[in-house]
Amino acid sequence: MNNSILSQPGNGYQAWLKYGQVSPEISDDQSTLFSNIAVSEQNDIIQTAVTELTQGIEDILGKKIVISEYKEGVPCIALGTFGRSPIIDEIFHSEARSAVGAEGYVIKMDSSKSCLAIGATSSIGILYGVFHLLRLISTGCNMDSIDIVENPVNQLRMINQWDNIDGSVERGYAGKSIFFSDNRITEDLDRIRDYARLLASTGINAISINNVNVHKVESLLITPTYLPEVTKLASIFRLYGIKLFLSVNFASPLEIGGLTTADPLDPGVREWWRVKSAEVYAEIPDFGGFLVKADSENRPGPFTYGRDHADGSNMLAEALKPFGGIVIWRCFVYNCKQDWRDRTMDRARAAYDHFEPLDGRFMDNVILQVKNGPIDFQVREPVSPLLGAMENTNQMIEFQITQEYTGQQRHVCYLVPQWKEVLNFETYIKGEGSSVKRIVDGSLHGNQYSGFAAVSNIGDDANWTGHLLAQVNFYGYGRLAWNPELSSDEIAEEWIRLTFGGNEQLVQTIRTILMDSWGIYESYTAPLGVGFMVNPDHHYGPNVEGYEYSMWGTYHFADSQGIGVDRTKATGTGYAAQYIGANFDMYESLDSCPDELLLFFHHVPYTHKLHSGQTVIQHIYNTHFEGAERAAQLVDAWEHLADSMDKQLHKQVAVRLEEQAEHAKEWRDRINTYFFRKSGIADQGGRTIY
Ligand code: GCW
Repeated sequence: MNNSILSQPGNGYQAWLKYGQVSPEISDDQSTLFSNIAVSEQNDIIQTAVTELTQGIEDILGKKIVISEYKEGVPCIALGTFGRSPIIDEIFHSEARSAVGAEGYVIKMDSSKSCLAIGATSSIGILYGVFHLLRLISTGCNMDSIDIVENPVNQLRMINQWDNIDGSVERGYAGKSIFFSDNRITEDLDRIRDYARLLASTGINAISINNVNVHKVESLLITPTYLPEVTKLASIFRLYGIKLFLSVNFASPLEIGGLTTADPLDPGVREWWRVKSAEVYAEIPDFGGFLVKADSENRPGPFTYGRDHADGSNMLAEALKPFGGIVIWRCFVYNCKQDWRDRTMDRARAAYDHFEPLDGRFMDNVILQVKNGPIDFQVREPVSPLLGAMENTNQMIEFQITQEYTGQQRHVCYLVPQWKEVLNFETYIKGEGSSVKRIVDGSLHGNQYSGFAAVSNIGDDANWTGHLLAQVNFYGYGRLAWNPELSSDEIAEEWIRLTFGGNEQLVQTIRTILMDSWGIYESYTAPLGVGFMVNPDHHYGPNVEGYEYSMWGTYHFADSQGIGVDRTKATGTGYAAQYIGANFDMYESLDSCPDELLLFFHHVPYTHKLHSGQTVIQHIYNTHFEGAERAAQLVDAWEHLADSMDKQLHKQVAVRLEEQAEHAKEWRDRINTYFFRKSGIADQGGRTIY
């Protein structure tokens, strides 16, 4: 809330921290209680918590708050960590305290003491508790009998920026970078602080600030050229309990270090990384570590030297180990120069084939970061079979908040339902109960490190995300990383109330729009899990053969008879065999493969009957006509909200929904026409196809 030019009402800058638009029903007693904040500890994070609480309550209640030490008989909100604040220890007995982990907190109304208390083990827990309390007050919750214990389910809750130092953002759809421009680190630290607030308010505790594609200039971020400025950023994130990470270039010793090799087993190279790590930690003692994309899409890596990914990541892990740092090593490794004529090669297999055999060889401060699906953040993909397949290796999941393949923040697509499907997926890795969320939270294999990462969707647009409704994905990601049991509905509703206020009709309408949006987007884009069909490079808009004869390994093999990729063990690429037991059976067999993934696993004639009873071709026509229609209905639904929210906010979304509706027709007509011409089969409904 520091950036005065940006924080105009109506531009969306304050996002879900725009307190004061609902007037919660607060009793006189509560109002007195909310007039005083009692706190007896002092450190930077506690200071942040007190500032947030004070500002928040002042905005909500429109009155001044007094901050002081606790005084008996004076109603207050008391904040404190266990063992350091007598009133907190009095309210929370040892049993309550023992339920709170490192980043958790308790909130309780103690009427006998006229005190609403937030207690935690550490300062960051207090800050999380403050954001929770503000959320409750501003969504109109009753505080009378409040008694909450919260702990994050996942240890690492991370955001990956794909920001380049020239100010561009790879796959960014909301303006330029807030971190960099013209090869410099930003001086607008207010905006960084506002970003840190948003992140911490949803529970995010780690961020890597530069793109995983690390080019020459970005390689210098770990050197004295940029370290002093990086240190300033780290100091801001620290106030909000967020650890800073950097993406590094595997070939740095060669490209910026003056060595003749980047071979991970070369003693000179190992020494180079040790020295660099020590330099970074000398400036940033709580630095998180390195994020690495190696041997992927033309980035350098250990393969150049005949080494494998365990060799590569362990070298960096060894350098970071003395400082408590970690290496986050991405598994997005595949051949991006494949021959489209060769139908035996399958990009979907690549991550598993490369990494699974290395299980047990990674140091304990290496975490493998695995994309949620085997290909690349498509609107529909199966869950990556690599998740959980390495019992003796730390893993975390990678989602993509930025909507590269899901409408690029010009279309609305609420992604939490998709992520929840992934998290709830039963892998059977250790028998029933081996869901992805239990792999990711580290409980299934008892990992030392684990968690969530996701590619950010923000830029320097006033509303952060371009499409105002895309803020829900940013918010929802953090909430889900904190607690994967929250439902998509719950998260959507929370976000709507915080962003737009509590008008019931408004809440219901926006909730329906969000909850329907993924299905709508899927229905007018690539059908039945086949993926892609987008324009090359920028990936926006329909192009059925955009990638069909390319080297990227993303094909649909449509001809006059049928479509789909045979990934079965029996007759195809064998990818299906990377799944275990019932999952293998389900995907391998045409009879049991779920409709929505049919073309991911099987090549079938257009006349193949789905479980839905439709043929594949008729399904394509139906969903595309319906999808475009439903996109048009979103415009009408939104129109009805014109009088129940800020005019500018309303307009922002209205414009994008209109664009979406138009663009959905383009998708519909391109896809339908393509398949009509290929198959020669008419639409049973006799609708217009060109
Ligand atoms: O999907 C691809 C994107 C690239 C991205 C890559 C990755 C950062 O199109 O832009 O590069 O994924 O995840 O590394």
